[in-house]
Amino acid sequence: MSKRIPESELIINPDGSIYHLNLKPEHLASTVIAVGDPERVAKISKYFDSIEYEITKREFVTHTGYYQGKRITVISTGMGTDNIEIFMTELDALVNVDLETRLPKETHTSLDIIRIGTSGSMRQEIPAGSKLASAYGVGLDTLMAFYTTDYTALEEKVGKAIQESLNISFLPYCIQGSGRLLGKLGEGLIIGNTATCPGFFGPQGREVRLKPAIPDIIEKLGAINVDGFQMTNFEMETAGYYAMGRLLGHEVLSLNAIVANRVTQDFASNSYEIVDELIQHTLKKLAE
Ligand code: R1P
Ligand code: URA
Repeated sequence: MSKRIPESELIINPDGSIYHLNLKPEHLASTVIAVGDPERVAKISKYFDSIEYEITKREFVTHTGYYQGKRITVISTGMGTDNIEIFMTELDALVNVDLETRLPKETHTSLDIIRIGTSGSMRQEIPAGSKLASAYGVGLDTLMAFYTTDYTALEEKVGKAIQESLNISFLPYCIQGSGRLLGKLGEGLIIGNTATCPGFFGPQGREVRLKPAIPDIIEKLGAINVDGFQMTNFEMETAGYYAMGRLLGHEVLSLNAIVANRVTQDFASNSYEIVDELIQHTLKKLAE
């Protein structure tokens, strides 16, 4: 018999919507596109045939509608894996918890969740302007100190190699994304492995007024090669998505518009166009 989830542990708003996302189950499609920037939601839904539902709470802007007959929900998450932990847990509860009885449902529903985000390249040969799909996410944050999951031998080896190379006290986590979604959406994109950092500046080796504790993090991460596994780019959410997707039983893929090359120090002046190309690519493939 499943245990009733108390009011304090899963908060439901007075109108029956889930606390942070402000959504009810009927507002959510089984295919979800997630973006960091709230303004990017309308840049995707402008391609929809129709929008049936729109709501905003905090950084979570949601548009649900139809693209070439396919029902899709687009939601913004803001920045960082801490938001992704909230986002994925509440998204999952919308389909896998009966919000009235507060009991987990007997039958599991798996969502397809696709992140469309921006990212920086850590490899000279992946220039600004590229589009990349993440086979794996590598978390340089501590999210997975608070959840337990099984890792493959390769994933474990990568986490340990990074810990050793960066000489950090916590263990980074490496998690594979959805192979099925990679097969469906990855065509024509660079396939890479994405390092997810708990910050944009110091944790990605950027120096503005503060000197990062690991100033050569780009070189160090770029030099890691575990049985052919190498990292390609930096951002701030992918590993959190992949970890929560594995834990909760959802298929997740992260797609990245590479807007900066951190080795050559180039920035793509047409970054909005690259993001738009990635949006159109994703919608087209989802509708096929
Ligand atoms: C930092 O500028 C933000 O951009 C990237 C990072 O992951 C971080 O969220 O993604 P988005 O463009 O999706 O926000
Ligand atoms: N987002 C990041 O997190 N890093 C970059 O370099 C570019 C976008």
